[in-house]
Amino acid sequence: MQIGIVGKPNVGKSTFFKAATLAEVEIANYPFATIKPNVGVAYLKQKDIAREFGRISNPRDGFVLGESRFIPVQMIDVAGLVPGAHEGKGMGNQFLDDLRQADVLIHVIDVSGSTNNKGEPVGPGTHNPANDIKFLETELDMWYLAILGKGWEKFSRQVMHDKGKITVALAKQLSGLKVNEEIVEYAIKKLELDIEKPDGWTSDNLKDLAILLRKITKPMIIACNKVDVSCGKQNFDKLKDDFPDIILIPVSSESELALREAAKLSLIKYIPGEKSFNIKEPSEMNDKQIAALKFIQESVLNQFEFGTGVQETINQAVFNLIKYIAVYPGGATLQDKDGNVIPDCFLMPPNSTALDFAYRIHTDLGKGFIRAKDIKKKLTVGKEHLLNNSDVIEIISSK
Ligand SMILES: Nc1nc2c(ncn2[C@@H]2O[C@H](COP(=O)(O)OP(=O)(O)O)[C@@H](O)[C@H]2O)c(=O)[nH]1
Ligand SMILES: [Mg+2]
Repeated sequence: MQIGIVGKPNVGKSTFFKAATLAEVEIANYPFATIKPNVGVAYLKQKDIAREFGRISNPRDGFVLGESRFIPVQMIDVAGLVPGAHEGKGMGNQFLDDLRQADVLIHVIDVSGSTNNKGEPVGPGTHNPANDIKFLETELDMWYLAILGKGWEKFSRQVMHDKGKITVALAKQLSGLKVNEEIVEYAIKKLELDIEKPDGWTSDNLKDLAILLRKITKPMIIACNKVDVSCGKQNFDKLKDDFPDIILIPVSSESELALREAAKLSLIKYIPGEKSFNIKEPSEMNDKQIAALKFIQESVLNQFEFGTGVQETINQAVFNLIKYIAVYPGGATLQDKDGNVIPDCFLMPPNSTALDFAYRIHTDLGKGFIRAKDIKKKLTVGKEHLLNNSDVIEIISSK
């Protein structure tokens, strides 16, 4: 699971990324090898499932804070995109390439309107943030179209000639973008294109196909950042009216970063996503720090439904937009042989079954699958049983 952070320059992508990947606890081992500096580990927040059994879990990856369990996900901070990136403007395609493997995108915008098209600072309210939502979608669509259109004529004739399947060929061409045959077939059907005669598709057909494939494989949630700046709240309310079909979250990344840094220094007690914090060491803080925290409490946490919005954005991207579920392996005792309570957690795509889960834990468990148990409901279930978010499942296997 990889989350990509996208947007034009100066909107606060890196601040969002820094806040999201800063954990209060020391993390001993990361579940992902971080190859590049712009790749980090962020966390989904979920009620600690062990609490339902009167226990506290001991995650192998991630951690528990208060009543919540934080589940690791990979996050990538992509450098700023400017209009025309798909034609190579700015750093162009290089940045787009960074996004290939992302399962879901968080598009950070400056909702206060104080960053223009090119990413230069302007007075709050000067720039209309609605334009940013459209421009980024267009950039990604055009990038997909360019890959799709590369040598299209020759390619479609070839497929016709060899009686090959266009779905196979297209899925192969776009495989780096997480497009597969099933998705291509679905998109072709939905657009009512003639699957047998791709050489008859018009350039508009191709464009529609690129847009649909992009929408399916790079779904986007909007982090309306800098809500703490003047005009932020009004602009956010207006965007919500103008884009009823898009998930928009009011965000102040800078506030989240300040809170996590203070928590890391043990100055305050703050659990990401909460609407308040406690000052632990007032004597160790200067007036400026106290004033900054007071501002965050009054102008951000008290004003917005989701506090600073950073945690909510990550959670909604994964649990709401692409509807992944967190599933925990566990038997009757809930412990592994070393006494760790529900140590593991797997993020599974929607419609995953008990058998999918068995295979995900280990191929042998899948091959030898006999039955599974829903530990919370105390129910025995079969291969086809559909899993839900925060299920605890035991797999009984012959291997
Ligand atoms: N007021 C305010 N400023 C922010 C917020 N997030 C980022 N900034 C500021 O916006 C500027 C650009 O941030 P940065 O993260 O480098 O943007 P990037 O170019 O998109 O990665 C910096 O001066 C940040 O301090 C926020 O939530 N509120
Ligand atoms: Mg940056």
